[in-house]
Order: sequence, then structure tokens, then C-alpha cells
Amino acid sequence: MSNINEIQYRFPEGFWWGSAASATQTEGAANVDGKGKNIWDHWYEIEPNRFFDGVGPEKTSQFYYKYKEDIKLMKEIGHNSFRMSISWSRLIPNGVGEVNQKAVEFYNNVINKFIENGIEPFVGLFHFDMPMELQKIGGWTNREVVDAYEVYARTCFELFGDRVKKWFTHNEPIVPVEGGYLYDFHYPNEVDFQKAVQVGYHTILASAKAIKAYRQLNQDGKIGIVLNLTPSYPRSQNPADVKASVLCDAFFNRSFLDPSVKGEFPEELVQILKEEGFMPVVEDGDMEIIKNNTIDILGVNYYQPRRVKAKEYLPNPEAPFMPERYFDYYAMPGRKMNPHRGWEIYEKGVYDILTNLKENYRNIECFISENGMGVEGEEKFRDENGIIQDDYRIEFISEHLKWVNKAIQEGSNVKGYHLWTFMDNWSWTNAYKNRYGFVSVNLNKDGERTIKKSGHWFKKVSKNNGF
Ligand code: BGP
Repeated sequence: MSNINEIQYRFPEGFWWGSAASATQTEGAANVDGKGKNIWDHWYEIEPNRFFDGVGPEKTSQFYYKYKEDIKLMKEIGHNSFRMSISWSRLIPNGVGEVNQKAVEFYNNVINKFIENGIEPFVGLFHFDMPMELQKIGGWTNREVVDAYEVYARTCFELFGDRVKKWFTHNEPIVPVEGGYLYDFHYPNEVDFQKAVQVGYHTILASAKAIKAYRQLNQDGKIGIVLNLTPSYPRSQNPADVKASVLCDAFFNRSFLDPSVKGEFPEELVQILKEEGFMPVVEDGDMEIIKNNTIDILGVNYYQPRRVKAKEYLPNPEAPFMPERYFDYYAMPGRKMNPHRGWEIYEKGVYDILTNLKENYRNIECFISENGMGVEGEEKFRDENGIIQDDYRIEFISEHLKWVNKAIQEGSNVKGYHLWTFMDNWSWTNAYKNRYGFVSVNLNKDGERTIKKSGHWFKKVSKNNGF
């Protein structure tokens, strides 16, 4: 593997090697320099018990203070690109209105530092972190928030678009729908399918409006979205299982993939929403905007498959409506697990996604924008030289990369691979339970950074453009 001639899996020239992170999970400095509160700051204030070990978002990994050191480390481990996100409530503390000049300065410094180090910054506009002032008026349920987001997006393009050439309107937009309005793992912790639908719809509309605004500015870059395209595999080929998987896919993947790439919503989903009486409120002209402003580039986040079967029992008609009225989840016997996160590991999933994009979504330009393995208690793998021997992560990445490589051989338009994540960070309600980074962060030593074995390995992969 150290010898270039021994490379078995070679990647195309210019392949993007790097990682991804988000503002709230890394920056820290949640209450300084004029940043407004977002839903995470607020939720932690009122319910700290919901966060692993009671650790909140106020400090996280201190990227706000340590970005120079961190970007240097990224360069050291072979990054040529990195996805960050802008914190809306740092840039515009109330969500609408005044722009925080301290934030402008911070993001300018960060972006410039990336470019100075030969790392292309990919920038996301929304990574789960709704400004609290906007959540108070209903967050994505309220159309005013769509307008506020459009202004925020335009502000970002105007401020940073001269240097940032890859923008992403949302990260995993289905997750705030699931977490905030169905399954109780994001604030505001409501269980309300009608609101969930409205939130999803407004998010898509907001994305299309941001894309439109971006194109009006003629900034000569690309704009897209990052989706977690968890494939839905049926338990069997029995038509009932297959139907369950198709509907599950419509709820959780195609709900955002189809409007983002094709400018239209999946027929199966619309049918169910109509039948069950949950259509969102749509205004005249919306569909036109969605149709005419599809993405240039798609980020694909992939962690685990979703396995689905036909319903075992008749659903309770009195229970609140949930997508699971149409399918049940299925734990495949013999599946490989990451026991820490409780997620199945199924490497071929990444290939299936890329093949689907090639065959059914005009082989849109894409990249693996997140993939990774969260592990609890990694300190026990630290050797006498202080390096965490995370061979399991190297195996996880290489097994996925082999499938990405196969997809490329078969004509997939996939341009890069970003690990989740660069350094251990704050994973929402799991806080620092599971560690995902190429670089460890020691919370007991002021966040001291140490490159793990996987980071050293990745450097060679990136240098050799293969392994
Ligand atoms: C994705 C998110 C990331 C990140 C990752 C790991 O869904 O885009 O923000 O957190 O998952 O998941 P978790 O933090 O829940 O372990």
C-alpha cells in the first residue's frame, strides 16, 4: 500500500478527499461574539438530561478558536476539500435582520485559511440548527421562515461566494422532519405528521428559492443539497414486502431526492398524503419554483441501510399517523453491526445508491458527503505513542471505498469521498458518546487534538489517489 505500484483501487484524477462537519457540532463559542441562540442552545437550557452525560452545545470542539490548527491538521492528513456549515444564528442572530460582523469576520478568516492551505471549502447553509427566534414563530412550519432563509442564503452568497464555489442548501433535510416532528430527537419534539409534511415541503421550497437566488448572482459555482439516501431493502421479493420498501423509500428518500433532482414529488407519496388528508399548504407559483430550480450537485450521506417488510399487524387507527402505517422495520438475521451506534454496516449500500443515481437520476454529479463509524470508548485503543489504533475505521472506510470504486468503473458520476468527520465532535443528543474523527479530541485536556491511525492512513490514500 505504501508503494504506488501496489495500488489496487485507483480513483480518478482530482478526486475529492476530505471530511465533513457542521457549525453547531464543532465551533463551540455558542454564547460569544453576538451569536444568537439556536434550537440546540435552547433545548439544552431547558432539558440538559436529554444529552449524553449532560454535555451541551456551548463548547463543542472549539473550532471557533482553534480553526487555524485544525485546518493545518486537515492539510497534514491529505484533505483537498472539506465541508463545513455556516451557523445561521451566528451570522444573523435573530434569524432575520442585522448581520453579525464578528461572524462575517470569523467565516472570512476560516474560508481564507482553507484556500491558503489548498483545501476547497464546501459550505452548507443549514445543518439542523434553526435560530431560536425563528423557531419561536414555528420554524419550518411557518412560511415566513422560508423567506428569512432565502435572505440568509443570499447574504451568504454575497459575503462569501467570491471564494466559495460549492454550496449546499440543506444537510439531511429529512432529519429535522423526523427528529422535530415525528420521533422526538430534535427540538421542538412534537409528534405531528401534518406539521412534519409542512416542514418537509417548506424545506424543499426554501432550497429551490436559495438555488434561484444563487443563479441570479451569476457566481460561477455549483449549488446542491446533501441527502441521507438510506436505501430501503425489502425483506423478500414477495410483492407485499417490495411494496412496503417502495413506500418507505418514497417517504424517506424520494421525498427530497425527487424534488431536488427532478423538480417533482414522488407520485406514491402524494397519493398517500391525499388519501390520508395530509397535503401541505402550497401557494400559487411554488411548484414552478421547485420545478425550475433543481440542483447541480448532490451530496450523499450514507451510514446504514434500512430494511423493511410488510406490516405484521393491522395498524391502530387511533394512533397518531406515522409513515410506519405502511411498513415495518426488519432486522436482518446475521447483519453486521456497529454496536456503539446501533447501526447496521452494509458497504454495498453505497454502490446501490450510486447505481440508482446513475440509472434514475440522470447520473447527476455527486460525492459521498458523509460516511463514517461512531465508536464509544476509543481511548482504550490508544497505544504507547498516544495514537488511537482505529483499524476498524480504516476497514470501514476502505470497504466502502471499494464499492465506490466499482461504481466509478461502471460509470457513476461520483467525484469524492468525505468522512464524517475530521475530528471528534458533538453528535447532537449523543454529545461526545461516539467518536467519529480522523483526529481525536481530548475533552479533559482543553480539546487536545491527536491524529488517529486512520488519519495517517487517509493521508496516504489521498496522496496516492487510491489504496
Ligand atoms: C448525520 C449528520 C451529522 C452527524 C452524523 C452522525 O446524520 O449529518 O451531523 O452527526 O449523522 O450521526 P450521529 O451524530 O447521530 O451519531
